[in-house]
Order: sequence, then C-alpha cells, then structure tokens
Amino acid sequence: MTTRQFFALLLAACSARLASAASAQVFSPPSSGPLLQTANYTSFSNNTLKDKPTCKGKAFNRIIQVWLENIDFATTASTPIFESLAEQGILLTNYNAVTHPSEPNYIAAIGGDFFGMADDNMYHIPSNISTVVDLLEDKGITWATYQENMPADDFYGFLYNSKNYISPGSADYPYYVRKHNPLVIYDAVSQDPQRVKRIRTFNDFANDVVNGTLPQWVFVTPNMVNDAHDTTIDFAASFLTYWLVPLLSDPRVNDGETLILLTFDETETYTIQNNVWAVLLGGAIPLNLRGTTDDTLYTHYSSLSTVQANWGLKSLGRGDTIAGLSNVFSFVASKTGFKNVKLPADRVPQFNLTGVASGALTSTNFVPFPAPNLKARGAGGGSVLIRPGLNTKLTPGSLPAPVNLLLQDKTTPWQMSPRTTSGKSIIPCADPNCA
Ligand SMILES: *[C@@H]1O[C@H](CO)[C@@H](O)[C@H](O)[C@H]1NC(C)=O
Ligand SMILES: *[C@@H]1O[C@H](CO)[C@@H](O)[C@H](O)[C@H]1NC(C)=O
Ligand SMILES: *[C@@H]1O[C@H](CO)[C@@H](O)[C@H](O)[C@H]1NC(C)=O
Ligand SMILES: *[C@@H]1O[C@H](CO)[C@@H](O)[C@H](O)[C@H]1NC(C)=O
Ligand SMILES: CC(=O)N[C@H]1CO[C@H](CO)[C@@H](O)[C@@H]1O
Repeated sequence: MTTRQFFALLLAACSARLASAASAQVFSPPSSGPLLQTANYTSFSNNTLKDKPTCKGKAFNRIIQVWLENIDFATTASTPIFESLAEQGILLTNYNAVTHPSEPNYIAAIGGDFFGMADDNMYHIPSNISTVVDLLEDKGITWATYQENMPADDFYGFLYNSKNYISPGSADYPYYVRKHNPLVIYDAVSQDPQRVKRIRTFNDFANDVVNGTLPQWVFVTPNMVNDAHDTTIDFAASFLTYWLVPLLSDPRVNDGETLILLTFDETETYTIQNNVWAVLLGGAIPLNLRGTTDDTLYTHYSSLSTVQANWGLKSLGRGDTIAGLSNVFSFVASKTGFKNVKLPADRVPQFNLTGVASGALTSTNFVPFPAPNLKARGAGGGSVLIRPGLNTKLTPGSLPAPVNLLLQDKTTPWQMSPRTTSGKSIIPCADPNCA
C-alpha cells in the first residue's frame, strides 16, 4: 500500500466513524460539573441575579421544573435512573401533556393555553397576554429560566448552532432551539428589558447557584441531546446523572423547601393518551410520601395551579382554572386546602389531538386572542390578572368564527420568519408583512 492509499483508507475509516457518531451520539458532559461554567456554552455569565426571596410558600419555597422531550411513560418508567428518582419522590402516574407537538405544550405551561398552536414554528405572543411571570411578580416571587446552550441572555433567534462538543470537529450543532424556551415567546417577558435578563444561559445557572441567587420559580430546558429530543432515554438518563443527581444533594439548589418537577413535554407516540412520566422530588416532599405514587389526573396546567395555590397568587383565567384539568399536586393541595376535582372517566381527554383547536396561533383555525375568563377563580384564590392593553370585551363568545388563513395565502399575524443563528432582541411587529 502506498502512503497515499494508506491515508485515503484512514480518511475513509475516520469519516465512517464520524458518520456513526452523528447517528448515535454518546453522552459527553458539557462541563466538569453542573456548577462549573464552560466554553461549550458559547458565552460566560456576565452577571448574577440579586434575588432575596421574601414570600414564603405554604408547601415549598422554590420550584424547579426540568423538561425532557418526547418519551412515552412506559419507556421512561423502565429506565434505571428514572426508577431510582421515583423512589426518592412522588411518581405522578396520570400526568398529561395537553397536545402535540412540543412548542404548544411549553406555551401552555407558561400562559395556560396553547392558543391553537399545532406546530413548532417561530411565534411571538402579544404583550397583553399574561403569563405565570405576572402572577409571580405580583407577589414578589423571584423567577428565571435557564436554557442549555442558549448563547446569550438576550438571544431571540429560532435556534443556535454551537461547537459540537460531543463530536469535536463535526459540524456545529443546533443544541438550542427557541421552541423549548417558552418565556422568550411571550412578548410580556422577552420585550421587557428587566424581565428578559431572567431568560438565562446554563453558565448563568452555575453563577446564580454559586452566588446564592437561584430564584424561587425556575424552568430548566436541557439542550437537544440531553433532553432526549435528538437522542434516547438512556442519553437523557446519563445527563441527569451528570446534572440533576449532584444538584439534589446540593443545598444551594435543593434545600429543605425546594420542589422539583421532572417531566416530559409530550409522549413520543401520538396515537396513545398523552400521559408523560413525571416525578416530584426535593426537600419539600414530606418524608412519608417519598417513594409513593399519585394517580390524580394532572396536566401541564397543574404546574400553574400548584404554584398559585402555594403562594396564594392570582390566576390567568385560562387552562389553569379549568376544574379537573388543572388539579394541584396532591401534597400541595392538602397543605393549601385546595379541593381537586376528579372527572368521570368518560370526560377525561386523551390530550393527543393536534391541529383541531382554534386560536390565534393556528393558520387553519384562526381566531384572535380572547381575553381570559375574568370570573374564573384559581387555586390561589385571587382574581384573574389583567395585563395592560388587554381588551376585556374580547370574550371567546364575542370573537368571529375560526377562519382558514391558508386558503387566503396567509399565516397567523403572530408567526414570524425564523431567524437562525443570530438574533438580537427585536421588538416584534403585529403586522405579518414586517416579521
Ligand atoms: C466540552 O465538552 C467536551 C465533551 O464532554 C469535553 O471533553 C470538554 O472538556 C468540554 N470543554 C470545556 C471547555 O469544558
Ligand atoms: C456577556 O457579555 C458579552 C459582551 O457584551 C456578550 O457577548 C455575551 O453574550 C454575554 N454573555 C451572556 C451570557 O449573556
Ligand atoms: C389518542 O389516543 C387514543 C388511545 O388512548 C387513540 O385511540 C386515538 O386514536 C388517539 N388519537 C390520535 C389522534 O392519535
Ligand atoms: C392584544 O393585543 C393585540 C396587539 O396589540 C391586539 O391585536 C389584540 O386585540 C389584543 N387582545 C386582547 C384580548 O386584548
Ligand atoms: C456576578 C458575580 O458576583 N459573580 C460571582 C459569583 O461567584 C463567583 C465565585 O465565587 C465569582 O467569581 C463571581 O464573580
């Protein structure tokens, strides 16, 4: 073999390896530990929050939600790390996503509705639509979201390709996607210069924890490989071993009053009930309930109602106040006196319908955003919070019948053209022609 042939063979062997690495990625820790900043996350933290929690909750004083992606309950339940986490907490056996695909589920958990959304496109939601952030700030509860591999705090792009840290030398990888970052999609959050600082990177997470300023309401989105989206449940299990397991025994994250909800956005299989695996963990779980299961019907709206019950917050007057579909996690309901509602079996939705709901974020069944139900009473007992610019007269009953905008060659006014890897914060425009 000539030297040239040898190198040709070597090159072929190497590219074959790279190709197989791309098809089956192997978990690699992005840093030496979850509380150490890393260059694998593009930019280092510039600041820390200055949070001093003041308002005590009835059942917990901090809630951390961690969302993984697209796995059926049975698959997760038979994976070792998840089995061992269930033994440390309360396994919620009847926790449901609200629709398919991903993005509407994230939206729903923040704003109490998915407004008909049936895809993963680039949207923004006008600033008169309230979110959990309004409810939290109304009572001085501190909050932040931490998005793995988001390149900077004010990032507004559709996705971000960063250095491939799993297969060095391979093409940059879209580890961060906007569709899993619900707070940025709500203008009430991302277009507010103070609030946008709370849409934070994973290096900020390390900085905030180390500096003792981790807020009281936290939403964590691991990147597209660690959350199992592009990989497998075993890959996500390795990520949790690296990231969550050490944090569970770190009092700066999990003190005696912390509640952690680990769950999934939706099931992978669309033709089954959208029942995702979910566990409640953390120091706030009463000792006698650790290792138990709770079969109450919950949905992504339950994380909203649970937070409202815990801190006595106002409500959004949307999915968070629908009896039976927004049950409060039982141990919190019993500490706050909230009465959950058990729906008769024939009234329990399967939550797996896609593209049938009408709303402002669907082109096929478009209706404008309605005002919330102002008469609703949420689990926190307060009134419905109204943001500036909300037209309370736009009740669902007063809105026009749904129209199919695609028949008129239009998309919804709230769908924007994707911005890919760049993406400074911009003020969105309601005119579809200027997005
Ligand atoms: C980035 O991740 C890779 C894969 O785990 C690791 O080998 C490397 O040390 C990390 N780089 C930094 C700067 O932490
Ligand atoms: C820190 O500041 C620099 C310079 O302004 C910026 O490029 C970088 O993205 C910032 N980091 C974060 C995490 O926002
Ligand atoms: C939803 O799940 C049920 C089973 O629980 C199934 O019968 C039904 O076909 C599914 N619907 C869709 C649209 O896949
Ligand atoms: C919310 O604001 C948008 C943009 O200004 C407006 O088009 C819409 O009618 C408002 N909706 C409600 C319910 O107030
Ligand atoms: C912004 C800030 O104060 N960051 C500090 C957080 O804690 C680390 C470690 O003690 C410091 O190096 C940072 O300066």
